[in-house]
Amino acid sequence: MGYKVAVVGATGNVGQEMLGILAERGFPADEVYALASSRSIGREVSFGDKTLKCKDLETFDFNGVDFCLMSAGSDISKKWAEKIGETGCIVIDNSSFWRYHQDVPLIVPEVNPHHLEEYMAQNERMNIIANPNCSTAQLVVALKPLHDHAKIKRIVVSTYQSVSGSGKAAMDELWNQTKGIFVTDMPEPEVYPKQIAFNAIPHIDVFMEDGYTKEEWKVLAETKKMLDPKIKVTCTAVRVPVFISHAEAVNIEFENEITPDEARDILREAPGIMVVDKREDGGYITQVEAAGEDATFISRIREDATVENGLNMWVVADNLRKGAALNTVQIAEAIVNRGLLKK
Ligand code: 11C
Repeated sequence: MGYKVAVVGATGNVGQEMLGILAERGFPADEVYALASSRSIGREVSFGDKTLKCKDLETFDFNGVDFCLMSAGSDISKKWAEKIGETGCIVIDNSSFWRYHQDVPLIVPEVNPHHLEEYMAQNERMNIIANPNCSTAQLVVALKPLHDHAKIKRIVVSTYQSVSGSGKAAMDELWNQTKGIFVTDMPEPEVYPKQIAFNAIPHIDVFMEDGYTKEEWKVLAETKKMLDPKIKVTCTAVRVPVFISHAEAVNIEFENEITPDEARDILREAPGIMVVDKREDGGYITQVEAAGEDATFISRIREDATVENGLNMWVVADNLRKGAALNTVQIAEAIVNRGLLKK
């Protein structure tokens, strides 16, 4: 017997990717429900070669549903996740609301499946599992095998994040401003505080008291929660005029010796990673090439000779897939494949 799966936020960028990925990977579901807010009731969304009509989250009965994949923003997750979890349904939440809660595990299956196993073994649990922020997900996939080998002391991350991380309206803003510069009048920025077309904005999410942005803080807090609280992390997060995929320049300082060749070999064997690292024109991956792909791509692996045991690398992944929808589905798959859900 297959599983019953509900997708909350089914009309959004990530919700639509979730439905696509469930169908593509043949997730063992008997029933899939597309749920959305009342204004989208009846709207059709694609699920493989079928279409599903959106149902109202407010009136949906979760009893008997095994998994709820949620991507409808923090307010919806705050209001609904606990209530849905109480019915016995496992909520895998893509918002930031539950991520830092001490009783909610934050999971990337390639990185900390042991946290998932420990959580599912508990008798008393909220039935909420959090999915990390997109920029952290791809980062920890890349760091985990290197940390296991040579123990990471400190990382410096600079992100180059696509506009799809801010949703559909931001994708429209980039498109309209790009057209506006050449063809029509330049529209005023609405989603972003400054022009995004042909520009880069060093500001993602709200500012915090220490001058960092919340996006930069998330990279730090989530890396520590999933990988190792002892790793020192600092980050500058930048929005760039790219539609899909986030890129990151990552500087790593290790406790132990590791050469670029060793790092390349380790990463080649690691789950979820594709190394594309030829030291020649075009011998690396760019954001446009990673869009629509499942892998986290790693290029430009080289020594940082300014510190002892230092490496630099370039990490790129589709933020809507590994950064959100794919990782959410992979968590559900890990629960199913490891037999962690008693039906
Ligand atoms: C962005 N990383 O690119 C954000 C989007 O905490 O899940 C995802 C925000 C989050 O704007």
